[in-house]
Amino acid sequence: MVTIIQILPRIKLPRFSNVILLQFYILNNDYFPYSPSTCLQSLTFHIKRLVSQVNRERLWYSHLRPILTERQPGSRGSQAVRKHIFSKLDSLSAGWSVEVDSFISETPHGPVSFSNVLAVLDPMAPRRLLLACHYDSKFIPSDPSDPQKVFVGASDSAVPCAMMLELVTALDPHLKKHKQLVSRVTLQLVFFDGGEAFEQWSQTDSLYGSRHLADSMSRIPHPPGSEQSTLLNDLLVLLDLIGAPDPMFVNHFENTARWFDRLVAAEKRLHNLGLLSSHPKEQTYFMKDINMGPVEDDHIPFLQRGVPVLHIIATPFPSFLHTLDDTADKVHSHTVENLTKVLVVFLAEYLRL
Ligand code: 1BN
Ligand code: ZN
Repeated sequence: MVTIIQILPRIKLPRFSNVILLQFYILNNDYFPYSPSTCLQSLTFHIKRLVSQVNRERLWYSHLRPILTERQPGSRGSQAVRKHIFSKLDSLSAGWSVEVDSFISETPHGPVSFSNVLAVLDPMAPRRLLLACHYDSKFIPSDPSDPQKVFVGASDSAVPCAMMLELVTALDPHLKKHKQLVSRVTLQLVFFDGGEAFEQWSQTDSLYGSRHLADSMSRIPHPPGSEQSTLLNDLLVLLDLIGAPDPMFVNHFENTARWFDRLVAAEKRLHNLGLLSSHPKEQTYFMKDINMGPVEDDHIPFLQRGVPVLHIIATPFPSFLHTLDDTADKVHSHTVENLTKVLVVFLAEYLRL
């Protein structure tokens, strides 16, 4: 017993497993040397440290600004955004394996070349949490009276792409350690191409990249040699239509309600710790107990293959959806920063960073 007491204080406490330590204490408090308040204090310290790494300026100027351009599939803008994503991921120390999944598909505008961008932290980990958004912009003709004004799809979905880059930048040292620990679950980023319809949204004119990727991932046995499981094995978190002030996010799926509840709890906790800015109420973004059916988006091909989905999309949709007014000046940078912090807590909990 004496030996145990001497060894236990060396356990590194500030990790999310403290939630489990806390539960363990409650059940076994005769034997466990840490008080619940010690666990809570170190958990709070850990959360503060994690979210303090989210940088609003970096998100805006370094990650978002280069994406605010026309980026239709197969265009030069699309290629430039892919280069931007590669260079940001390449600058990180965690060591991302980045791949481009390119293919040609028939569209109402003829055959078009599409390229999904995939980045995985540990390609050999048996389970993958997919964090995704689409990076293409919709084909919307300019107004002849203002031909300089082009559709940049700030909320749809330049901001979600920038948030993903900021998330992995803020968490870089933790993701590096996580990878070195050879954990069972790893993180995969997916930047879908061709989320948008060229003409009228339909089953064949929309979701080009996600249909292609879900099909190929569902055919790859994973871990290699496995007969039952594929690369589609954990949870898909899809971000879309994010950036406008006062957004509302509701849960779309019963089977992932417990993960949605983690978002609700994270928002509440960050608010109570005073870590959110321009966030007057205890909980405002993630709304429990409001039922809404699924919204068509890049998760559909995954959902059809049985993948659990968390669809983080602002509803009602922004009033400027698919108009030339979906621009940076409509984006509320504090809201984007706050949502990125909520997702930092979510990822840290899910991956046990
Ligand atoms: C997908 C791409 N979405 C917007 N751009 C989501 C969506 C689909 C929103 C259908 C409204 C209707
Ligand atoms: Zn769109």
